[in-house]
Amino acid sequence: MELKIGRAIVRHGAEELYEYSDVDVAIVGAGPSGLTAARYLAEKGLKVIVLERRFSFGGGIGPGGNMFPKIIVQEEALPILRDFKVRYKPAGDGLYAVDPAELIAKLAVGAIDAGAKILLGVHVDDVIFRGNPPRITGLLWIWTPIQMSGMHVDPLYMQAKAVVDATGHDAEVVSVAAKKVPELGIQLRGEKSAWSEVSEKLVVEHTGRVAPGLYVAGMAAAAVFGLPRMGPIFGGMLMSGKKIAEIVAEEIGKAQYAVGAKGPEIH
Ligand code: 48F
Repeated sequence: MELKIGRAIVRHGAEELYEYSDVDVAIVGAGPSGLTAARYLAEKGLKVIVLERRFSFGGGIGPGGNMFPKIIVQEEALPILRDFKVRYKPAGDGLYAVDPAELIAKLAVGAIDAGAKILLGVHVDDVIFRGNPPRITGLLWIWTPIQMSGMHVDPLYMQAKAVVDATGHDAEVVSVAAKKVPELGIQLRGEKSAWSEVSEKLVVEHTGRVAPGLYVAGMAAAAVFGLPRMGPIFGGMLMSGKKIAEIVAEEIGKAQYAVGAKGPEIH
């Protein structure tokens, strides 16, 4: 029996890693913006993977507001909550209270049921680039426990037509690209102190492409563009995830149209 269990895990696990070494969209971070983006992108028929460093999803949703078990979503984002069948209670002034555990579970179910793959325990530590001017064509990943051990182990590659940084406050993927591919000309401005109302709008506005092949969503957009933080209100994260899905799908669609149904060759 043990032999069969071990072999089944190795065979099916390896098959899946092989299959997902080449994707349309690699989303880094399974927080609210990453999971929302994954669902809407997968619904459009794209091959989508979410790479998450922890062995659980949800990012910053779980702790609610300073561990009080509620987060807030504003009226504009209610259509997204309805898409995911997440329940909400009016809290006055156009704000709604949502249970964090329900939001985490249903965002993940929405993404998975739409066809996105979520890979847990994976740390993304670098990008792949090609050409001059450069384009981001993929990323490098390593199992989180190896990364945490501090031992030098070479990571593996994943090729992607689009890489989305949904890593939250540190914008880890854009940071590494800015530092190690200076020709991209990316300057990280760093997140500012809290101004919830303004920040919720600006994060959605600044969600988009930061360099060819590299996109930013959620709080990572605040870190890149120097926007204020907002605290435990999450509508902007959901709207940012939906917006990046629309932008990426359109840009990948255009590229495919330009080179034929097979899609662009990335060398
Ligand atoms: O931080 P996170 O929830 O990002 P988000 O979608 O949402 C931000 C809010 O939760 C909250 C807020 C707004 O109300 O202020 O903070 O922008 O989720 C980011 C996820 O990315 C993972 C991390 O573990 C978390 O689950 N992550 C971060 N860096 C990496 C990563 C990395 N290098 N590789 C893989 N996963």
